[in-house]
Amino acid sequence: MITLYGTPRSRALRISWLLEELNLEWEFKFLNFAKGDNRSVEFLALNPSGKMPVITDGDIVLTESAAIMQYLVERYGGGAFVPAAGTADAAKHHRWVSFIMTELEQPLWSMGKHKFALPEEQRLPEMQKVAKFEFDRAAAIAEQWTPEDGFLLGETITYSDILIGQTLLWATVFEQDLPPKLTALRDRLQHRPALASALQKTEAIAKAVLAQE
Ligand SMILES: N[C@@H](CCC(=O)N[C@@H](CS)C(=O)NCC(=O)O)C(=O)O
Repeated sequence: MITLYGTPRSRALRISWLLEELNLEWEFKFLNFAKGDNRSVEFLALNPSGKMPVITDGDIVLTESAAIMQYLVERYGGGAFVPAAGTADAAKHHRWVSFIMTELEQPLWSMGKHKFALPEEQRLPEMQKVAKFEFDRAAAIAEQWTPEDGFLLGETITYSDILIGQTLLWATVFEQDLPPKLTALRDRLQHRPALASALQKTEAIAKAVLAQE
């Protein structure tokens, strides 16, 4: 059984969403950050940085959301959600995953870190402006590469779509403006039933745990 550790609307969402797209059986372990669950001895043994998402699958313990997605599709996708290795589409997919993780997501994370995630004495209010500048610049490049219809690589969905979909939802929560093709892509992706079922499952578990504490 695959176990996902995290909170419902964090980077763990890209994993729960993919797990639902793949129709896998999985369980969710909600981490209550307010209670310090991510600093517990048990969790630090899985990820010494105390960060989520983490998955366990048998003997495998894996951190880093993009690596987890690649693992899941390779192991359980049966050829779906990732292009065949060594093809032009695979090259493009690698480019998208790197770009989303290092260019598009990072400024959003800078906003989050300097608003709530870092210890208060480390937060710099002026980082909001810098991060917005960086996000807009990355979004403009992504816009150039994004097709008018379908998914990032054409008619077939890959996990880069889930990765960018969750990142664009995050941008929306952070009140960032998106260019038109990215807005349309976000809207097409956010209606996928697998996203709704991932949120329903993880939020119900989080609610039940919080009600007991
Ligand atoms: N590169 C990591 C980043 C993981 C990460 O920073 N997760 C955040 C939540 S979305 C976290 O756990 N933050 C807690 C902390 O920074 O202590 C990944 O993609 O999985």
